[in-house]
Amino acid sequence: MATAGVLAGCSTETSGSDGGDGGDDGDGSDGGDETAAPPEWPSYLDDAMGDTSQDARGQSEVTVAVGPDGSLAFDPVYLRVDSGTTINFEFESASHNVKPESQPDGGSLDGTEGGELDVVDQGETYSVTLETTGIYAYYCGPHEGTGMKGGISVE
Ligand SMILES: [Cu+2]
Repeated sequence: MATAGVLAGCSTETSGSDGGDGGDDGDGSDGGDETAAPPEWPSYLDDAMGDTSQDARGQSEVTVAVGPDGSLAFDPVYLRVDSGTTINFEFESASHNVKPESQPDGGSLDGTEGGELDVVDQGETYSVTLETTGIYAYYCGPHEGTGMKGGISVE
């Protein structure tokens, strides 16, 4: 019977919540969010076109629209995902591609095939699964100069 006392005092391994019986905040979020700080995006993205952002942590797959509505932008520009998430770049207009600017060592963001100015057809999708945590920055070759850039924080 001695073990009963041990169990009663031993809450889960997620720190921070004391006396967690009853759960006064049961709003679907699994209380153990350890990454409260936003990503530190590189200055390379300071002149990115648009400021859309999405926190897709907890999802296994997420879509980034490339040139939606004829814009010279990615949507979302700023994206947060968990390690192992598949990113689907959907080319919604012509004359774009995806090229890596910077990524962590071992990062697998290879970008679309061809050189800087080889573009992807409208309607195609470039998919990549990012396992290595860190900050990724990428751009569209033909439109880098006008700020067609984006960032992904793999956490
Ligand atoms: Cu472009």
